[in-house]
Amino acid sequence: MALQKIIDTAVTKAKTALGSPDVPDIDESGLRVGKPYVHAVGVGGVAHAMEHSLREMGPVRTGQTLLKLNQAHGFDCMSCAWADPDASERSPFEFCENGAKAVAAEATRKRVKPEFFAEHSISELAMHDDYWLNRQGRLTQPMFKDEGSDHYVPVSWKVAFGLIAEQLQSLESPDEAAFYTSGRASNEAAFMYQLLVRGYGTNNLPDCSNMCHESSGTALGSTIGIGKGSVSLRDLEESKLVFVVGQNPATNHPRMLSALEKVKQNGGIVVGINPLPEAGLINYRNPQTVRGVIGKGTAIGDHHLQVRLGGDQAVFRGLGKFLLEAERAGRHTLGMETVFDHAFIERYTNGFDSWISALESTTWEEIEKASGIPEARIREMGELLLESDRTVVCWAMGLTQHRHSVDTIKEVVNVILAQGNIGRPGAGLCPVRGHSNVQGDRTMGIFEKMPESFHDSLDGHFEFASPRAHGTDAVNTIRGMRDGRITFFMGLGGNFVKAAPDTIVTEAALRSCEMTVQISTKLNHSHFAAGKRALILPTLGRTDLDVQRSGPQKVTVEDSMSMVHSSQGSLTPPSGDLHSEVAIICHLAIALLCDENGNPKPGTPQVDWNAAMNDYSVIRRHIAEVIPGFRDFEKRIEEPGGFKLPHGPQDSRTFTTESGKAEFSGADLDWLEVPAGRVMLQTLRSHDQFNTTIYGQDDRYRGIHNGRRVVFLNPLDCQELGVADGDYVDLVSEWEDGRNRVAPRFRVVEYDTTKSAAAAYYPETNVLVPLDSTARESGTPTSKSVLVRVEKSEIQEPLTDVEAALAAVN
Ligand SMILES: Nc1nc2c(c(=O)[nH]1)N[C@H]1C(S)=C(S)[C@@H](COP(=O)(O)OP(=O)(O)OC[C@H]3O[C@@H](n4cnc5c(=O)[nH]c(N)nc54)[C@H](O)[C@@H]3O)O[C@H]1N2
Ligand SMILES: Nc1nc2c(c(=O)[nH]1)N[C@H]1C(S)=C(S)[C@@H](COP(=O)(O)OP(=O)(O)OC[C@H]3O[C@@H](n4cnc5c(=O)[nH]c(N)nc54)[C@H](O)[C@@H]3O)O[C@H]1N2
Ligand SMILES: [Mo]
Repeated sequence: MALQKIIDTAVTKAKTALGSPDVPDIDESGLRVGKPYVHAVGVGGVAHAMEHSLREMGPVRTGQTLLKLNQAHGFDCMSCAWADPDASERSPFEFCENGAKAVAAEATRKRVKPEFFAEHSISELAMHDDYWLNRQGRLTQPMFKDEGSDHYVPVSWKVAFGLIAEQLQSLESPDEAAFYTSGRASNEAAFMYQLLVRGYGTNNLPDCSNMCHESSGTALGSTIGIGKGSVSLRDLEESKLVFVVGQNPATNHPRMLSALEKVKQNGGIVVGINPLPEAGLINYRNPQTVRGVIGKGTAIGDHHLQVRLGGDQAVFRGLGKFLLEAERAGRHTLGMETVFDHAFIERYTNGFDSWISALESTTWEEIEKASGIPEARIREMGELLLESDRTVVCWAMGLTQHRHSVDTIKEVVNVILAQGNIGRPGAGLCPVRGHSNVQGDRTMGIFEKMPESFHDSLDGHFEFASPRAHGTDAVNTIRGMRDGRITFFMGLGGNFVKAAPDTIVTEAALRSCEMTVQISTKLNHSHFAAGKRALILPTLGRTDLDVQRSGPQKVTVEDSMSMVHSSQGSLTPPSGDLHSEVAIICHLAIALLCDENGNPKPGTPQVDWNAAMNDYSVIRRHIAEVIPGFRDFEKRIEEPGGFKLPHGPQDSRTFTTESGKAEFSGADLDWLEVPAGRVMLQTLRSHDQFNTTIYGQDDRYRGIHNGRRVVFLNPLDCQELGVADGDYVDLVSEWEDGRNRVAPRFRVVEYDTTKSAAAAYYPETNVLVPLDSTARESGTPTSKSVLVRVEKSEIQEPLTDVEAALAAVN
């Protein structure tokens, strides 16, 4: 079909099928609040995507990109880590609305040129919001800010690399530098980056995962021996019972809804556990099917447990307790003679008894109090467990960003292990990753504490001694900068200042650095939270054609289900002066770790950085030698859909924990108390953003239009707190050190969220997230549970843009 025809059809169908579910009431601020949707995606989504794409890219680039998105020889969508269907089952439009928005944001025709920086000072740019910054377009040239200056000026790549190398060489210890990675970096870039950083001499490799699924990695690593999910896309589709916990797939993983739709078509049951009734979990209109286009769509969610924030450990403890009682009553799981899979438990697990004692010593009263879910309702879900011989639990940030997240995820593991729901078809654990290659970056060694076996392999292959002392994670990097121990910060992608907690401290910490370096595709606030000297190094994105000496290059990524495949951009890069991430890293390594002939200095990794940069297959050969599971790497990425990395528990019920068995855990039950006069605030994503990149001002499914400074509150909380829908309120978080942090003037939206659980968007609310409030064991900021007061603002009007910008830094 000609592109124009596809677009026209999509838009017309959208107009007829979607309709508007409500007539929003207009308020004077421009912000409009209407009723939330009960369905998600559908052609409405495609129409929105097309509109956005055409505006940013024009019809030609729209065609060049969208039709290559997630195709076998195209590029991997950068919007999330959801897995692709088998190559034979892919639709020609294997993308979602939000993927299309991410592509449009990168493939935009707008450019930020040096004149832009001459015109706008850093202090002026810092006053603009993320929405404005994103709209300025792609970066085109390396820029440098000198000490004392308020402007970035153009700089040559050579000078830029020289400045960085000189700064790094001047540090007393390599541990005074930190090297952040955001999860969009390819395997090739990530592998060379960690090699550069370890070759330089530090393990200070914080990454976005520290703020994201670290709790999942920590919990799964210690219980099943590998920090990755154990299901394939087919497993999920063929499961009988799926729990979707702490996740908003309609916005953040829209293609997951197609898989859930298949679950429904196969007769399976979907249970949502969430304080919010999220649209996609109620009903889904699949844009790929006639039924989705003109029919009513598929009802996805069979049950919804409106849990308290942080109440999930209690829900799963309750499910476990139900199973134990059922076992003792002589009942059984479908296809077995008992409830528990004793053969599996005996052969493959450890610690079953400690879990049983935890179940016995936890009362139903505690479970109800902690979860906010009545015992009878949990029992009802327990009955579903008995009727299912193939259960999957999926989760995302609603589980990972609380102080007891690791124990919560271990509780999920307990329930899965008890019925043997791991390492067999249609069953397992499914942490749904965020950034498109965040899982691959970890596999490549982006981690402040890689296992010794990784270091041994790296050292052996590259003939050097990598540092073994653990490095700093995201939060410890901020502390290090704040306290003057870390004076150099480099970001391979991402937007650290806005993604991290405690914006005020993080911003000051970055500013206090001697040098900050951001490798970026587009403008963001981290460029203006600049160190004394600062560099912006513009780079190619996924959509761009990457040509090196040996010709056009491809890169590889690993999705949430351990599938590794290639990705190749095709668009002419936004400027002739851009380097790929791999090239930037290799050039820097040559400046820092090599002699004047480009040969690695003694004591540094013995690698030909030039050869790696000229031909990425050289990098893949190194990866294949160093990292298990990548044998025949180059050949296997030629297979359509790529290949799957080994996963012991999934493939053969092999658990490489210390005991060699999967571990049950019997942690104490924890939950979040909310004192009177306070609410617990979760900070989440709207439909029109990718993390800190704001594409638009709507959160369509939740009924929010043209504004982001809103706080969703349960009507009972409104009554108790003496505020009403439409009021402007200040959100005040109280810190252990006695200080308060304020996020002023959010419009109250009465909403169907659990009592005591409020919600507002990230990153505007990051100012409220205490730096020292982190999850036990994983160190992840507790961005889904910030205790706040809600106070009526003195001025009952929305903030101006400048006030909003100031609010984030003062
Ligand atoms: N379009 C788009 N796609 C994205 C992203 C994006 O910003 N935009 N971000 C990517 C990234 S990096 C990530 S990590 C993922 C994030 O994907 P999600 O985890 O879906 O993202 P959040 O918006 O943080 O939503 C958290 C969900 O958990 C619920 N929740 C909060 N607290 C609790 C709790 O205590 N218990 C339970 N049961 N539920 C809770 C919230 O109501 C919400 O539905 O998405 C990825 N994909
Ligand atoms: N309060 C609160 N805070 C949170 C969260 C939350 O739920 N609540 N979620 C956390 C989570 S899950 C995550 S993953 C982090 C996200 O943290 P980050 O990954 O640091 O943030 P992003 O917004 O994804 O980064 C966007 C920037 O990446 C750059 N970029 C985009 N594409 C490319 C590319 O191909 N190459 C390079 N080099 N740069 C590129 C662009 O310049 C863009 O401005 O935030 C965390 N922070
Ligand atoms: Mo994430």
